[in-house]
Amino acid sequence: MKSQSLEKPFSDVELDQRAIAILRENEWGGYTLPTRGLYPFQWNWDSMFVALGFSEFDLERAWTEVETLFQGQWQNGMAAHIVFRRDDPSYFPGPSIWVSGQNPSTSGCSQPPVAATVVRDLYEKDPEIGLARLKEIFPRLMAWHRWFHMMRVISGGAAIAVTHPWESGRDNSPDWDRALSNVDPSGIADYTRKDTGHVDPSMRPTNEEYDRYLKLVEYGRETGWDHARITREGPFAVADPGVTFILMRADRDLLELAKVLGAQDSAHEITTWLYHAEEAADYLWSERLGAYAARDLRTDDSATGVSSVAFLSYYAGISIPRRDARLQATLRRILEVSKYSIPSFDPEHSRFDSKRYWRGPVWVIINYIVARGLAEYGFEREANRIRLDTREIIRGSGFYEYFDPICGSGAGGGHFAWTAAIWLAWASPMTD
Ligand code: 9WN
Repeated sequence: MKSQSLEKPFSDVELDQRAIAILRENEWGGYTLPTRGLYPFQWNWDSMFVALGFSEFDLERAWTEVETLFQGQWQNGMAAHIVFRRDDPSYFPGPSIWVSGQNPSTSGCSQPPVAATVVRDLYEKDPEIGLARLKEIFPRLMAWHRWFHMMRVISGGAAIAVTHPWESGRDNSPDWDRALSNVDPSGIADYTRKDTGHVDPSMRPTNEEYDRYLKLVEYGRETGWDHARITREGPFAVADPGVTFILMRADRDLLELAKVLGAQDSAHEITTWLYHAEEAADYLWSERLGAYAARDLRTDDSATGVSSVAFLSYYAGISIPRRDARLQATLRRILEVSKYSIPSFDPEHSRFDSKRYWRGPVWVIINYIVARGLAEYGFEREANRIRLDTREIIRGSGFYEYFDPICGSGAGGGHFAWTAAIWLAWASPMTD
């Protein structure tokens, strides 16, 4: 699929209608595909943003999206990054490569845990509809958060490790380059990529990266998906500001939900997780970059450039005055050099690539959570800039998977569910 702009400009009302139509067209029973063809299953954080979109016009359906995601929860608490349920020849690697041993079949890692935050939003939209559903889902959220705090934290701070770039949701970010170069891909089984049949290869990860992604799947499978061992001994473990800050925020929202339910033991347990929040932020802070940055847990090396998730500290409830002045300066610099915010990687860094997936393009889901945190801490001007940029790129290019921050053109898959959802829940003038 080629990058393209909308042939004729649509009115905002037409865009609202198209966004609803895209969510409906990607529905597959009780769950929603990110987009047909390229991603033919249920993805974890996609579904949660999609639930937010549905909640604008069908709150019951929004709850169902959350409930179907947790059909893929493991006994050990992990909510999987993909719930397959069936195979589909248009995607690789499918269930026969992951061999999760789960029913329904899933992948073997997780994804950024936005669910508790979304569940709180859904509940607060209508507590009467939400209460019974919240009671059912709450223990599942607890088990998943516990899994992160137990299985993905090792020495080096309470920051959360990702053990596969796919677990971060930011697959080919330069954040992983160094750690990934230490993964030896030799001996992997032959395979054929499917993604590059759907999308221009210059907008996707390279073959060298895919070899390593596959090597990490093979390693995990060989351990029988022993998550503690994978984090402790596996070939790849990087502390991720994205997952760490998203989980921190989700912990705070889960705590509020525990209070709604009068679940005192759970509230106590969540408080012990949050007790380590600043320690995790300390570990991720890079004085050199003036930003929070990914950090390799095997070597202690920090990433060499600034990713958009660095600015999720506000969303996470972390504000440390002596750092914030520098973080704000870094944000202002990046906003100044970007026509459309927020580039997923620093446009002034040599590894920036405006079209290649997580190495530069704008992702509207990240815009939404970063801006939400900034607004909560009173940075209205920056939050507003990010929101209006999101509106402009969707108006100009339509509902693409991601967008070029220099020219605003759409890239990756089209008819994309989370882009439609973010339009409905946040970027459309309807939400003003
Ligand atoms: C692997 C579905 C997913 C998103 C991720 C995004 C991309 C998958 C892929 O698509 O990753 O999980 O095959 O490229 O990076 O954030 O959840 O939209």
